[in-house]
Amino acid sequence: MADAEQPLAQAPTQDRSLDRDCTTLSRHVLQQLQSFSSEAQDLSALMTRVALAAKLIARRLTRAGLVEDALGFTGRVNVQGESVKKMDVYANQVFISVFEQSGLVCRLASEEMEKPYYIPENCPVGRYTLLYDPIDGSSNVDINLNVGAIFAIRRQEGEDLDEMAQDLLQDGRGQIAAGYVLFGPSTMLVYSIGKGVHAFTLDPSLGEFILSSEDIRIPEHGPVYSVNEGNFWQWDESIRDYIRYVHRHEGYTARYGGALVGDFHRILFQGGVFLYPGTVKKPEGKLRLLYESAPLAFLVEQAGGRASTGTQDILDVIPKQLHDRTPLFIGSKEDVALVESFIQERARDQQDQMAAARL
Ligand code: P6P
Repeated sequence: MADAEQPLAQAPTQDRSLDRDCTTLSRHVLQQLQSFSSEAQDLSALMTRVALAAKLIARRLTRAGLVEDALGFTGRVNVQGESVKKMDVYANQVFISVFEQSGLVCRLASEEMEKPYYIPENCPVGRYTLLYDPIDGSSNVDINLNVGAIFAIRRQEGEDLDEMAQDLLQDGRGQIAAGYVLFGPSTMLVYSIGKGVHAFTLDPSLGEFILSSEDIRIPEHGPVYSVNEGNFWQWDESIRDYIRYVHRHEGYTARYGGALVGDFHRILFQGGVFLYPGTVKKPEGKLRLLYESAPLAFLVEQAGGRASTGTQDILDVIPKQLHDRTPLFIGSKEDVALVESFIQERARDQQDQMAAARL
């Protein structure tokens, strides 16, 4: 057949994996916002900076066992009263270095710093605040188990920066973006800007975070309950009642990695509930509101789940101090509601007993 009569070669189906590889974090943010406004550009740039910090920390973690002085403790104690690890200090400094010259933020508030770090006058100052836990679960670092970083972004309200950061003491519904980085077998960045929850996986060969899961929805119910049962006798009786319930009923399985981000990530994808209740000694629990519980609460609500203190939605809690803690019950709607039902039942019983005692 003459060439002219050759059937046209079938146009190759669009190479979807190539399109996916082109869906970088910055492009995805702009797609989500369907806008190129200055705020959209800011958010895209902020997320790109978070991604850069994540890559720098991932690189350090990957080689930590080989790099002198990367592991172990610094010998100092942070504002939380916890021993500071060298990786905590390194990761905290990474976020400062990445954002200091960005022109995007006016300050950084971190678990590792008693007061926020205000961008120096010789650096361009932006109109956002980054709140973050640079390495969450650092007890896992020295044994090469997964750790995470958690972040939230808030818009700077007003012109005057409150040196005491009182203006940061607001409920979680003022967060404009939040997410976490999971440093695991692969490094994943999971984020939301209020338009669903999306996961990106770092492709080391590209040095880019590539979209791997879009519009993640947490199951209404899941089999996993994640809690440190070593604290069993420290908890309120209502929490012990819940644990007895899941012990006695089919269909539940315990998973606890000792690092919030990894434990939460499992529940986001498989369903269930993560619990960090208050104890007799620490009624407010261990986890910090502004840069651990509130960012994850923002995410989980965007994914169709819930986050509660046991009596109040996490996103409605207003902190009194920058480093305030709250009890945390977070995950699938049905599973968080089940935990709350035990708390409510115990509260009713106590009220009835008090009423009976008054008769
Ligand atoms: P525990 C890590 O130190 C952390 O802040 C969270 O990442 C984790 O969920 C929790 O503490 C673990 O605390 O008391 O079970 O060791």
